[in-house]
Amino acid sequence: MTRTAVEYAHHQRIALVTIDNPPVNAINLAVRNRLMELVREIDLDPAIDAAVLMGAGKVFVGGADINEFGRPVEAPTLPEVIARIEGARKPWVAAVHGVALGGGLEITLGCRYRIASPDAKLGLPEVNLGIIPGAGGTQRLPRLIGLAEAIPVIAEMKTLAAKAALALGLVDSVIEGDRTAAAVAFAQTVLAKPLPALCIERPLTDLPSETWSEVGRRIEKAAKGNPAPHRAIEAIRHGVGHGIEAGLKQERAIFLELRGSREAAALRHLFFAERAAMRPARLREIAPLPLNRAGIVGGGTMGVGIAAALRGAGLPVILVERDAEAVQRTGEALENLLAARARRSGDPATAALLMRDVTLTTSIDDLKDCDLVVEAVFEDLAVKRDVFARLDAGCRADAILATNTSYLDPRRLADGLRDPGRLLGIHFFSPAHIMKLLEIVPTPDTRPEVLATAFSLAQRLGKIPVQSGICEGFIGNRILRRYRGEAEALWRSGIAIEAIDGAMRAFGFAMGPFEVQDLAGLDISYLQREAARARGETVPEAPGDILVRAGRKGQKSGGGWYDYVSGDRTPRVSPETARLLSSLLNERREMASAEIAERLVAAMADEGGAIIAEGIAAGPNEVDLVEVHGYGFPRWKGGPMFYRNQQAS
Ligand code: T1G
Ligand code: NAD
Repeated sequence: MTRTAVEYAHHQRIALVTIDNPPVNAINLAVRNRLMELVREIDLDPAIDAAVLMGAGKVFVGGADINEFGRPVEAPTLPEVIARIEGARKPWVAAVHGVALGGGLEITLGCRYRIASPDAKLGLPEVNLGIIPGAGGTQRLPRLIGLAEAIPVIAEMKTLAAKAALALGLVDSVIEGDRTAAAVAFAQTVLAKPLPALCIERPLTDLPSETWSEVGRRIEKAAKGNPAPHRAIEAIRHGVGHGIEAGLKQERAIFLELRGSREAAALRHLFFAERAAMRPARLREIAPLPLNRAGIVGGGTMGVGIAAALRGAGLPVILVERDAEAVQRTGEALENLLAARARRSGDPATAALLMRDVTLTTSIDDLKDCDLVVEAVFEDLAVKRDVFARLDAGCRADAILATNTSYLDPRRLADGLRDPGRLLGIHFFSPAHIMKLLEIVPTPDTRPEVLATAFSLAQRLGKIPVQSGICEGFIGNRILRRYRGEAEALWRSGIAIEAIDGAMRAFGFAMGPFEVQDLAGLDISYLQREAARARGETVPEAPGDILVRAGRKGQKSGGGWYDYVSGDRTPRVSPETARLLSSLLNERREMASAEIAERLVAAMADEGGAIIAEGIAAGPNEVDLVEVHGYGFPRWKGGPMFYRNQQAS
């Protein structure tokens, strides 16, 4: 039997309507057409009293089909399908399992009843795609659960688990056991009862104006340059002020406007690029190795963050430090980090739980049962080579050895191993438990299953893996160097650093290039330059050298490019910096903020193009993912490669 987009079966006078469009039952044109037919058929079928709407496979419905968004809208639209279900003579019950997201949640709001399996999650994540719910979500949800509860779902990406949805009245029952049997039984019981009011028939109580103001402030802070959350609020408020019909009309108009926007195109680009990166086609046939126990060598800034990330993914961790004092320091740092994160998540108890499976030691022999060991010691080749020699001797022969190096060539670490095939770079970004980017850097000897395991680890950590070839700085730090070089060139030509930083903030970065250097510390790159000079390399004098030698290391020393008042991270233009660097500067000149941003983003894209041409990155998607997930490139602009393409079209 050929699979249709929607299956339909009779069961004890209840119609079972199953949306079957793998992998997530996205509602596309075929599904919409079939549902329109089935509502009519069921209404006319004397053997049917009610209908249950379900999803085949892992989830109920993952949303409208995002693949359709780049094309003109085709009728019947989802709003039309929902309106037809809403107007059906016989009641429809939506039985949700897995997820009901976007249009998947909206279609349930057209049903008389919603029931959910315990694992169900319901949400309206459209703003994450630069759009707003376009099939009634901004109007029906507030009428079902109230404005205060609906706003975070519609405009702030809040997802509701089954129990929370039940408590809010979004679902009428949480069903256990066999979903079909429970759904049929539920449908049969409600037949004897008066039908509940449809969402669109329910009253809506407005919020006090100060609450709307607070919502606006909250959204402003979170949305940054993405217009969609604000527009979602606009749609909600239009319905509050003008009634459901006007609200639905306004919502649809805003949805269609945003659907064709540059921001939505950029966010869709990232949505698909992220998924393609997590499961690269070339690795899909290779089984990853088992990953049940992880080791880390080096419990400094990165080692602590990596330990927290691994624990967050449920992996027991053994962390090796140099001596008892360092072990003590690392333990305290990790406890503090886990406690802070547990407090933010609202569940302080998890910190102790996560610490339970952390072993801190000074002996590398304690790593003998680990499946994977990540080295995160000083950025020094000799120190790292010594660590890997000891790991090579002390770890299992099939254990994967990974280096977190930022700049060193992993081949220089693999070449001393009995089995170089088990080593690769897994480059975490600081803070390692928060930043989603992982640069995966195999050597020519890295075995495919070792590489596949690194990608599987990334997925388990909820991170975005991007494979990088071997060059100075891999993908991200190489582009960063070019970006900073271009910014410095603009500064030397007379453009003030505060104009450059301000331009990049206006473009959508959280901070500009000079502010970031002050945050990270000017001494790190200064020490790298000094080490290179000590190796006999010719490294030109940099402004950072002058600043660091004058004790200006950045925020950590109260001043760098900018001055800082203790306890206040606000950058202040520094007369001292101007005096120290006056010899490097041409006379002041102005440049428009947009031109500054275009210049710097173009430099990033140029370097990205060179990286692709050299085969270091597989393509533009990889460069965009590195910049968005590793360096704060604004998501709603898609990354330097996408942005340049969009500007050119
Ligand atoms: N449309 C098309 N394809 C989709 C899709 C969607 N909505 N969601 C996922 N996919 C593809 C994805 O590209 C990947 O493809 C595969 O499914 C597995 O995805 C009118 C307008 C549902 C929680 O934003 O959050 O409804 O790589 O790896 O980890 O108001 O996918 O295999 O070729 O993520 O199990 C709103 C987006 C749409 C939800 C499953 N909905 N999806 O997670 O699998 S707009 C969303 C997700 C909308 C209405 C508006 C997740 C998931 P491939 P995956 P997963
Ligand atoms: P760090 O100086 O904060 O920590 C290094 C730790 O390694 C120290 O605690 C030190 O005691 C320990 N150590 C040194 N030799 C050791 C040994 N033989 N055995 C056990 N422990 C030993 O450095 P970091 O910032 O955490 O960086 C670690 C690595 O990660 C470096 O290669 C760095 O390039 C890379 N990295 C750093 C960042 C960052 O932003 N800091 C980002 C990505 C990658």
